[in-house]
Amino acid sequence: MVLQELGSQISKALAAVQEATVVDEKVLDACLKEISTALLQADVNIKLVFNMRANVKKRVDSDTGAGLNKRKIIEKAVFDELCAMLNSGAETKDTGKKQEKDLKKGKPNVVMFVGLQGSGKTTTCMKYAHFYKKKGFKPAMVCADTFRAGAFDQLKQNATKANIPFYGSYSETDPAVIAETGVNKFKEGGRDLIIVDTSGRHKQEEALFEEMRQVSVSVQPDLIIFVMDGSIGQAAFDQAKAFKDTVEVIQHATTPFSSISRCCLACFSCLNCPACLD
Ligand SMILES: Nc1nc2c(ncn2[C@@H]2O[C@H](COP(=O)(O)OP(=O)(O)OP(=O)(O)O)[C@@H](O)[C@H]2O)c(=O)[nH]1
Ligand SMILES: [Mg+2]
Repeated sequence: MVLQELGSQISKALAAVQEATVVDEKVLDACLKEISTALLQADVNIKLVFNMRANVKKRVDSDTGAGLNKRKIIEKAVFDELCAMLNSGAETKDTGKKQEKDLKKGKPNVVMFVGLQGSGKTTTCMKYAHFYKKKGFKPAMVCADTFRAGAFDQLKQNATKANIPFYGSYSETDPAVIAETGVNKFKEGGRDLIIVDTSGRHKQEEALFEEMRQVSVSVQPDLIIFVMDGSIGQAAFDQAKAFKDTVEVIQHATTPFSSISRCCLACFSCLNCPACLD
C-alpha cells in the first residue's frame, strides 16, 4: 500500500513535468519538492532525500544542452537516483553489474542470518533455502538459536515441510558450537548452501551481540544477511548499523516484503548494503 502510494505520487510529479509548456527551474523544483515530500512521508531517511534532490539537479544541469529533451533527462535522472537510493552497494561503479555475493553451486556457501527478535529471520531463512533449492542448490539449515525456547522445533518443522536437511541441538547451550558442528556436518555431506539461523538480539544486548560475533567466527560465513521488520521505520538505521559494526553484514532482507518502502531499504542504502532475494 505504502509502496503503491509512493509510486503514484512520484508518477504524478513527473507527469506535471511532461505537461508543462516550458520546463524551467521552477517546474523542476516543484517536481523535486513533490517527490521529496512523498519519500519523506514514506519514512525515507532525510539525508537520502536531500542527496537525491541535489544529484537530480546536478545531472539535469550538466546533461541539458541544445536539442536534448529536458523532460526525458529529468525523468531518467529521477529514475536513476531512486534506483541508486534503493540499490546502493548492489552495483559496482565500473561494471554496473550486481556486486552480490554470488553463491556458487558445488562449493559450500555458508550464509548466516542475523537480526532483531521476531524480525522474520527463521521465516526468511526458509524462503531463502526454498528459493535456492529451486535454482538447483542443495540447502541445509542449522539452528544456532539457543535463546528462544522452541526455536529449534520451529526450524525443524519448517525444514521438514520443505524437505531440507537440518541440524540443531536440545542439549548444547553454546550457539557457536552448534553452528560449527552443523556447518561442518553439512560441508562433509556435500551441501552447497548451509544456512545458519541465529537468535534475535537488540543492539543494547551486548552479551548477545558478542555471542553473534562468536557464531560468525566459528562458521566463517561467506555472507551475512540482516533481516528487519519493515514496520520499525527509521529505527532500522541504528539497529542495522550496530549489527554491521559487529559482524560483516553484506545483504539485508525486509519483512514482510509489502512494507519494503517504510524506510528500511533507504536506511540500509546508507550502509551500502543491497537487498537479497530481489
Ligand atoms: N506476513 C509476513 N509475516 C512474516 C514474514 N516473515 C515473518 N513473519 C511472521 O513474523 C513472525 C516472526 O517470524 P520468525 O521468522 O519466527 O522471526 P525470527 O526473527 O526468527 O524470530 P526470533 O527467532 O524469535 O528472533 C512469525 O509469526 C512469522 O510468521 C513475512 O515476510 N510476511
Ligand atoms: Mg527465529
